[in-house]
Amino acid sequence: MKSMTDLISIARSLFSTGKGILAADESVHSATARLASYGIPASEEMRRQYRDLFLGTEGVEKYLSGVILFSETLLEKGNDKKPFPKSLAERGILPGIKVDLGTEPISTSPRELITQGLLDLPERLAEYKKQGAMFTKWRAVVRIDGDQLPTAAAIHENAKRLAQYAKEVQAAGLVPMLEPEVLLEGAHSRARARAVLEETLGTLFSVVEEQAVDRAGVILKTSMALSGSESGKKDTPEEVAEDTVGTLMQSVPKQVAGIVFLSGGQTPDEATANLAAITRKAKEMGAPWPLTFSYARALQEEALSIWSGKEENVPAARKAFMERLAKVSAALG
Ligand code: 5MM
Repeated sequence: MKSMTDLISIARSLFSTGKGILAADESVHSATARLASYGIPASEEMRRQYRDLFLGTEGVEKYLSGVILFSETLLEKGNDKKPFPKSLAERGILPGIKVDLGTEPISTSPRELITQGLLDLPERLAEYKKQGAMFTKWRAVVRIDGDQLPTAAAIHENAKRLAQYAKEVQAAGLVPMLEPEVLLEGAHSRARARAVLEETLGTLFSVVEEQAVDRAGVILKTSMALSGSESGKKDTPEEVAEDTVGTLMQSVPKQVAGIVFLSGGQTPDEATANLAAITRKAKEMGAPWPLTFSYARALQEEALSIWSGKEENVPAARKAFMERLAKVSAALG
């Protein structure tokens, strides 16, 4: 059984210089939709090839400290005939696992979502651990709509579940990554996004403390403070950095092992430029935690559009993936 000191050092190792995390944990539903958006018909084998496109790329260990997998992938083999978690571990990349079971509408506020998956979590954690997972992730979703959403009740219930998840994961000897995603979708201003991020993170860490989760062993996965995708406003990287780092400094305890960012629908170039500005700002402000990326779409998009599900396009798609990884790694300063 791993001690808390072991868990803290595993969490910290995800922040090795110049490295970050690939989120490859799309559920069957999301992976099907993602592939369809590139004209790729989905099947179990096509999803396996989709994972292999990224996880089988030679040299990714230069930029990746970890990969978040979906439960289906944890049990599959790559084209090299090795189980994906084993082939990652052999290259020094920590395998992680998404453990939430997705979201459902809240009965009293049906436009808001609550994350499911606590009921059988201890049993599933024991299995994922046997299958090679070293860290875990749970995603909650926070929707902004003017001053109406999110409701304080939805933020609080999602925070309670995130904290309970973290407690169970630490008890199982794994590292929890807590992802309360504040959605980019909406017509809101950056100031409104910042206020919601502050409320979400403030509530989360007060519940984390109440439930006696060891903060030094948790990783926060957060959105950046951005104007909504339907606001008509494009923020400069400096504006994003000012509001994002300002919020984190105010709301995240200094003990937290580290903070990773999701890309949330930004283009690969936006997610890269914003990360670079955030890294600079965090240094300038003396932020106490290490920071890195944990992107899905911003790392995958260019490679997927080249690949298009065709074997002959794999080398060019992998080249694009490596080029994007190099740019995102460089953004870490
Ligand atoms: C927000 O989504 C996470 C980060 O991805 P982006 O960088 O594209 O924003 C991602 O890890 C997400 O949690 C997984 O893709 C799982 O999503 P689903 O919808 O399948 O639960």
